[in-house]
Amino acid sequence: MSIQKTLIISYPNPDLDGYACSFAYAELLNKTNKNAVGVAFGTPYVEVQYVLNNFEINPLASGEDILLKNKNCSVIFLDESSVSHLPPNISPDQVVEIIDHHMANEEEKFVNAKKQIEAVGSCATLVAERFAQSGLRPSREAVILLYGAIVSSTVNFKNKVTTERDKVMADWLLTLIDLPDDFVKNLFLSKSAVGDDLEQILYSDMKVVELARVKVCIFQLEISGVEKLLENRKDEIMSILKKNQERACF
Ligand SMILES: [Mn+2]
Repeated sequence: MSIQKTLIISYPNPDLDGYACSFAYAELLNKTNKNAVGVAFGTPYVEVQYVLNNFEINPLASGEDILLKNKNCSVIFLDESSVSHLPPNISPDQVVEIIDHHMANEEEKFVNAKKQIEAVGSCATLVAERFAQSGLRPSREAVILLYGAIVSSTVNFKNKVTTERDKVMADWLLTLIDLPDDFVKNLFLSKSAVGDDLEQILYSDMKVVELARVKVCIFQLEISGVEKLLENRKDEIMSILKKNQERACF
């Protein structure tokens, strides 16, 4: 075992793709005797909670807690390669490796990192490929998370970012375990179950971009039945956006 611990991270409040990659890549590195620990910052997205709870998977350690004891450690950054998406208190110089599928990125700012950035539908596809190439078998937990991430990121292979590589890896993962027939349906339902936590869900996937010196906040909600939500809760959504606008002092 190498002495130095490497943190395997994605962005704060990760979705299933970022979370699955952190979980599975840490596992792969551990299986090859590297001292890596997968962590999650903030509050993982609702679909992550669904998969963890339903398949009795132990959650990743809290990134904030582990970072306190491992300041300035090496970091592997997954499913992102922009500096603004790094968790607080981690500098781009600490990042030694990046695996990502976002072609709009700031990879040049990570000067110490070796990088694999390829346009596939899900970063989990790239991590699954690493497992497949290694000849090592991922755990049941890693398989469920990686498969769920590919399905979720590609909207069950329907959205235009989907590639053949995503399908090949999803099929390979399915050969390793038996999943319930309603896995995909329930995964998407879990994303659509918006209750009292509407504001929290909106903020968990908020991005700020600057367009012609104007800051624009983009909230994203991936659900089925969006018309119904807008019909029932439009006022609530507008008041959340208004509150955000006031807070940001535009
Ligand atoms: Mn992703």
